[in-house]
Amino acid sequence: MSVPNVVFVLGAPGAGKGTQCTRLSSKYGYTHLSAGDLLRAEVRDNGTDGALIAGIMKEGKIVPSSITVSLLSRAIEKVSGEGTSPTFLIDGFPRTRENWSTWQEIIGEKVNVRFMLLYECEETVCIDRVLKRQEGRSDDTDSIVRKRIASHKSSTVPIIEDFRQMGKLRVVPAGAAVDKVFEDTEKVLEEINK
Ligand code: UP5
Ligand code: MG
Repeated sequence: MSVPNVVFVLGAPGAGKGTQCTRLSSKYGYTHLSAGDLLRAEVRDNGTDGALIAGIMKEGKIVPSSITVSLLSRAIEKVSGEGTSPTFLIDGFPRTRENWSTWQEIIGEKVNVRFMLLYECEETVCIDRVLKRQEGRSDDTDSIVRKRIASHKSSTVPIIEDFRQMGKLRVVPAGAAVDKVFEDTEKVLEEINK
């Protein structure tokens, strides 16, 4: 069996990662794995690290790599075993350089990381979207959103820049309407079918 393709999907809180990944997976059959959703599920199900994860997310900080990577690794293996589509959209990861090095140690050559897709959106637009969201996420408050944005700038921008340096960054402007952002994303993703 061929090695699964992976596209990392990044962008500030509210940039539209989840919205676009949901649409892409329903149109193209890609498997959408949101690192944030996997962490929230651990909290909800009272997993071993649930309390630790909840405390970190409440501060808008970043969960230790070993936890996130093992959740992603398990999810990838589970889906791969089902014989589903070999393309994964990994939403909201890697968020730090250390996230990426841990991924390389634990998952490494088991998958083929094609590139990082970055949704670029103005901070004020992102904050506005998050605060208007009706999903009842406990981290969608004004003060926590600002902390999440701060973590994005200090910890995530450096790994995004590393991918740019490696020639593995594809940028999609995300301030436009959902349909327009989706069209622009489709153009970028044509690359993985080549
Ligand atoms: N919306 C979307 N696109 C729009 C558009 N083009 N025009 C108008 N509205 C648009 O969208 C947000 C809202 O905007 C929605 O209401 C949507 O309808 C609307 P969404 O698609 O949900 O944006 P997304 O980028 O997914 O925003 P999200 O808030 O999920 O991003 P975060 O990165 O903050 O959240 P995530 O779940 O990835 O992580 C949460 C926390 O988990 C982190 O803060 C961190 O503590 C922890 N975490 C880790 O520690 N490690 C990880 O690897 C991952 C997460
Ligand atoms: Mg999301």
